[in-house]
Amino acid sequence: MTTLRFVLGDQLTRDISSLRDATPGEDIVLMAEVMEEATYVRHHKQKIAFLFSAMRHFADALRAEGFDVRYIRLDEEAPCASFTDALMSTLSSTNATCVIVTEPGEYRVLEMMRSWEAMAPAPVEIRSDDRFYCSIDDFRRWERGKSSYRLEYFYRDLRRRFDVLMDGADPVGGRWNFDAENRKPWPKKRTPPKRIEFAPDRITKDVLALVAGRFPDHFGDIEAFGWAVTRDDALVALQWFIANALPDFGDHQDAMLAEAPFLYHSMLSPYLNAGLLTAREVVDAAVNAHAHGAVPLHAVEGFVRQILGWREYVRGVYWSRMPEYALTNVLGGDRPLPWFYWSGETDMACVRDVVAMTRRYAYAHHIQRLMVTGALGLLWGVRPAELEEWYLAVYADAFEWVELPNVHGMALYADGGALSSKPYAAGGAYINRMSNYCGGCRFDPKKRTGEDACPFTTLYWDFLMRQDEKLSGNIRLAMPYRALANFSADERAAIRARADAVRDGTSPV
Ligand code: FAD
Ligand code: DLZ
Ligand code: SF4
Repeated sequence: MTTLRFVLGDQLTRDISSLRDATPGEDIVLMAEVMEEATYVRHHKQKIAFLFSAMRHFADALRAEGFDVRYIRLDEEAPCASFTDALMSTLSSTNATCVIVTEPGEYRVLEMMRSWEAMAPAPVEIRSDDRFYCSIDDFRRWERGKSSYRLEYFYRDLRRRFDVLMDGADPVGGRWNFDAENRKPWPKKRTPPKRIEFAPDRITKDVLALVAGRFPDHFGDIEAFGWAVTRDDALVALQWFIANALPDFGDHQDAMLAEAPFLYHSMLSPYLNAGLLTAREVVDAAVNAHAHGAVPLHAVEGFVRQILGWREYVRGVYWSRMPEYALTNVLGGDRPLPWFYWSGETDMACVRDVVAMTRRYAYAHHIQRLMVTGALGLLWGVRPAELEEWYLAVYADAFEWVELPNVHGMALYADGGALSSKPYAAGGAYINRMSNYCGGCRFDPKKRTGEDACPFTTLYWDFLMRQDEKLSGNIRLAMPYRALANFSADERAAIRARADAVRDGTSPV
């Protein structure tokens, strides 16, 4: 009996559930570069190249183990249109009697897989993806009966359950949360470490040429490609991060610096999401470094919270709420996404920098995503689906299970608060405090009105006025609403007029 095991581009680990019991010499492994996956959003060129190269390397590793790997390349004479196409054509050319897959990271693909059960000439087994600490069933059990569920309690439960940074029943250091020590502004005269880069090998060079030729009009530069594409190199990147950046990770977690997107961030998300690294080994490596005295507690706790906390939490929210989740629009965003998200042509120095870095590296760090391009989308009132498509396309780590809750929930508050107790709305003052962007900008972060007023600041006050009915009762927004109450009618009208002009393009941004 021959089993066909279909491995997707973000399932590149030998321990994926669809491969765990596979027998070399007996089972067939299918992997496919398909047009639909490359184009259902116009992914950044580096994202496609990263996944195709990592897939080709992974296929070679499986072949070296003795597997019969049917790898369909996009540059073949008859490339595959879709996953369904790849599966059906492979089934018709092999003697496979059953199909095994691991559930995907996107609801769209899960629906596709479910349709295979009726369509395929052999039974299809969809296995759960157990690369995460928390299964979807566990998350559903955890959220049951909670009127609002919050990251903090979920994270503490996982710390206890998996004995991460615990001292018996108590958190190491006596506190669960070291945010107060973290998140300092960037200190002047400090230079962040140069990121670790991996020179493209022959396989990556082939893929880079393929992507440049096939997807020339997709967003993004391909020249600065420096991602690891094998598990061995991803492990090197992990060790590099632990030694060179983790000790300072917490202190500068929320800082932003013009033309320096990496700072002390790990850049490990593409590897985690594609399967080259596991969440457990990354968390364990960080915790061990602390145990050996190499990393302060506040840094390691801040880092672990991102992976054991946020990453697991957003996945639970996604799978427990889809497909309805994507359709909510609690704040009624109805504006098209401004074109400068793609072109970078704006006078707003912060947005220009984040779009430029995103184009160059298919990367921006969390605060750039949340408080620059995310907050602007919120304040502008963009249609959630348009901003979501942008995020899904432009980052190398973007898969819907993690992108959607972060954009729809965290950045846009379109879900009404599953991820945060208030919208992450802020004016120019926040960006001015946490970055060096404003010094090089033609706008003034302190000004609310006038041609040189910072668009973030204008739009922030306009946002509070527009959303007054929905948000003024939120206790966490009491302070800004109190400040707003002191604005004169003329001041409010001037803010509204300037906000309309910014959005309509009659006042240049
Ligand atoms: P680090 O700062 O080094 O953090 C370590 C790890 O923690 C990351 O690699 C990531 O795996 C995890 N992590 C941190 N924050 C989050 C979070 N909020 N949700 C889930 N995991 C988290 N992350 C993605 O992996 N894919 C996305 O498509 C994505 N889209 C985002 C969109 C928006 C609007 C926002 C605000 C955040 C998004 N994030 C996304 C989360 C976060 O910004 C990225 O994981 C992080 O910037 C990746 O860079 P890093 O590896 O250097 O992270
Ligand atoms: C993102 C992506 C791209 C661009 N191309 C492929 C591909 O050709 N073949 C493949 O197996 N996977 C690809 N992926 C990742 C898939 O989109 C991802 O596996 C699904 O969205 C499920 O998470
Ligand atoms: Fe961004 Fe406003 Fe600062 Fe300019 S002044 S960099 S637009 S926050």
